Amino acid sequence: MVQIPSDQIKSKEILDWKGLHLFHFRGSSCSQKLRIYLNLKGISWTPHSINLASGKNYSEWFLGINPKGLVPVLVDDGHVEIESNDILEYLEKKFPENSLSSSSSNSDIKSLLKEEDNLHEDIRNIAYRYMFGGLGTKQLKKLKKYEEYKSTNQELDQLKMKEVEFYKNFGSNGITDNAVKNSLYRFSECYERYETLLNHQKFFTGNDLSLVDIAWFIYTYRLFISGFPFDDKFPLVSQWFQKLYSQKEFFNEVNDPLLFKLIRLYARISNNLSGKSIKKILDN
Ligand SMILES: N[C@@H](CCC(=O)N[C@@H](CS)C(=O)NCC(=O)O)C(=O)O
Repeated sequence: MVQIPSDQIKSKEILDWKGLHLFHFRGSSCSQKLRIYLNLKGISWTPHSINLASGKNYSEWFLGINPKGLVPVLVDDGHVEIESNDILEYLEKKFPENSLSSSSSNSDIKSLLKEEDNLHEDIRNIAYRYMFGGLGTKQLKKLKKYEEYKSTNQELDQLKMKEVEFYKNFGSNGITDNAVKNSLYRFSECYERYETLLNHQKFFTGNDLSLVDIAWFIYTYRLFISGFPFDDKFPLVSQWFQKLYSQKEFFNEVNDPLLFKLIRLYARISNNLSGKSIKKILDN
């Protein structure tokens, strides 16, 4: 995916940082994915929290690192990587011990991670509708500043516009029933395939845990807490998920503070009351 060469980084001081640094946010799914990976590998790193809820990712300083305004971002001895799956692959190359990529070829893992990344807007649709209970609208002033920010990388500026479009749309229309339905359909298609594979292997790419499992764990967690009926529809995926969820390296990274649990309880109840639970939408 798109890389940011050092000469395009405007917040230059990070280029002098030594060791492994990660810009992340506690509740961000892509950050959770990386933290789980780092836990499992026992790699030490320096955290830099970017508060997405207060719009710190739209600050001039952070956009000077990632003009897309997204976390996670890895800085390794001044080398900058954006995109959670690229970061996973980068780290896996750098730290090959306790491999999390041995059960499949690198190119298969890459294409499965690409497939997972293509569903990012879909998990966002589910999260904004079933987890955040109407929260998450961006302040128009901040969104405008973000939209107008110009980096020296046109490709990244263009990709950023997709984000801007999502948040503008969300601000005006919320997440529509149709968007939820299409997103659930796309997830179900992938889960059908993984359910079949789990009949004769322990994990998504073979008998060993891999980067693909870590990536899909995050989506599955979000769908699970949003009421996706895994037990009924994909029982083997459900068992796979519970096995990972019971491990502290996974659980600790996704376990939200009580306030967020209450917000999503409210979101689920209000969707249920209006006959729009995920189960209902899937069954119709
Ligand atoms: N494809 C990117 C997606 C990154 C992304 O969308 N990150 C979200 C958090 S999971 C973010 O930073 N959102 C900004 C916001 O909420 O304003 C990746 O895998 O790293």
